[in-house]
Amino acid sequence: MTSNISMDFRSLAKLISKIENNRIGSEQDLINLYKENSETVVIGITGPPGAGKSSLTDKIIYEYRKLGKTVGVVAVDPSSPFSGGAILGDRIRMSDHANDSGVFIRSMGSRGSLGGLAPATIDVLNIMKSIGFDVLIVETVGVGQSEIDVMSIADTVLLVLVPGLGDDIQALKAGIMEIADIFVINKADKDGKDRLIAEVNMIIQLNRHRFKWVPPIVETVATENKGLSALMDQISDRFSWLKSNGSDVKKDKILNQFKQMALDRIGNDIMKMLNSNKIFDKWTADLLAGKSNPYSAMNELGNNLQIKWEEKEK
Ligand SMILES: Nc1nc2c(ncn2[C@@H]2O[C@H](COP(=O)(O)OP(=O)(O)OP(=O)(O)O)[C@@H](O)[C@H]2O)c(=O)[nH]1
Ligand SMILES: [Mg+2]
Repeated sequence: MTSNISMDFRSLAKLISKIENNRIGSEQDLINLYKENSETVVIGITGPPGAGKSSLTDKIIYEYRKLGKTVGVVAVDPSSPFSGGAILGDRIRMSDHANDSGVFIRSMGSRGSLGGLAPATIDVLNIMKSIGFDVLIVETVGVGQSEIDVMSIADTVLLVLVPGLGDDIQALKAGIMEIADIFVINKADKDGKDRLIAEVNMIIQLNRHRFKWVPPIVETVATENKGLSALMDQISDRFSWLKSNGSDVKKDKILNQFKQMALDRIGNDIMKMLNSNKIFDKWTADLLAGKSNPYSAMNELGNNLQIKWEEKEK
C-alpha cells in the first residue's frame, strides 16, 4: 500500500468489480467511503480513436511519478466487453507502470455495467478520490454522449486531436469541443499540424466570449516525449487558475454530477417499478390493448410521480 492511499490495490480492484457488476448494490459502499477530497486532481483525456490518448497518459504518469505523486488511471472503452487488467497490455500502453506501487491502472468495458458505463466510471473515480490518490486520469474515446458525461468529473479536460483529421474535427460530437480545457495537438510530427492548429484557434476565437478559462493549445509527440513539459505546465496553470477562480466551475461540476447521478438512480428505480408494479401493469395492459396511447400513459406516469414528490414535500 502506498503511504497516502487508504486502501490496498487488491481491495480496490475487488470493489471496482463489485461496482461494475452491481452499481445499485454497491451504493452503501459508496456512501460509506465517499469523502470530499479537494486535494486530488482529476484529469480527463478524450479525443478520437488512436489520437494517442493512452500514449500521453503514459507520459503524464511518468511526469507525476517524478514528483512523487500517486496516480490512478481509469481507461474507459465502451466498445470492449472486457474490464479489468486483461487488455491493458496492448490497448493502454502503460504496462511499464505495472510494477509501480504508486500507480493503479484499470480499464472499464461495457461488461455488466447495468445503469451505464459513465455512472459506473464516475463511481469508481469517486472511490479513488476518496481513498486519497493525488492524481486521477480518466481516458475515454470522445465519440458519444456517455464519454462526454464521464468528463463531467474531470477538473481539467484534455482534448487530444491529431493532424490530418481534416473534416473530422467537425464530425466530432459537438459537445466535445466545448468541454476542452486544454487542446493537445498530438502527433505534431505529422503533416497538417499547422492547419489543425489554425482550425482549433478559430474555434477558440469564435467561442471566446463563453470562456472563463481560455483553453490553450499544446503540441506534443507523445511517443517521443516531446511537448510533455509544456503540457504539464499548462495543466498546472489550469489547476492554479481553478484554485483562485474556479469556485463557480467547481459548484457547477458538483451540481451537474449530482443531477446526472440522480437522473440515473431515479431512472433505475422507475424501471424497477415499471417492471414490478400493479398500476404499471394496468397501464401497460391498457397501452397494449389500445385503450391508451404511449403519450397518455407517459402523462399519467409523470403526474403520479409528481403527486408522490409533492406528498413528500409536505
Ligand atoms: N507518429 C506518432 N505516433 C504516435 C504519437 N502518439 C501516439 N502515437 C501512436 O499512435 C498509435 C495510437 O496510440 P494510442 O496511445 O494507443 O492512442 P489512443 O488514443 O489511446 O487510442 P484508443 O484508446 O484506441 O482510442 C500508437 O501506435 C502510438 O504509438 C505521436 O505523437 N506521433
Ligand atoms: Mg487508448
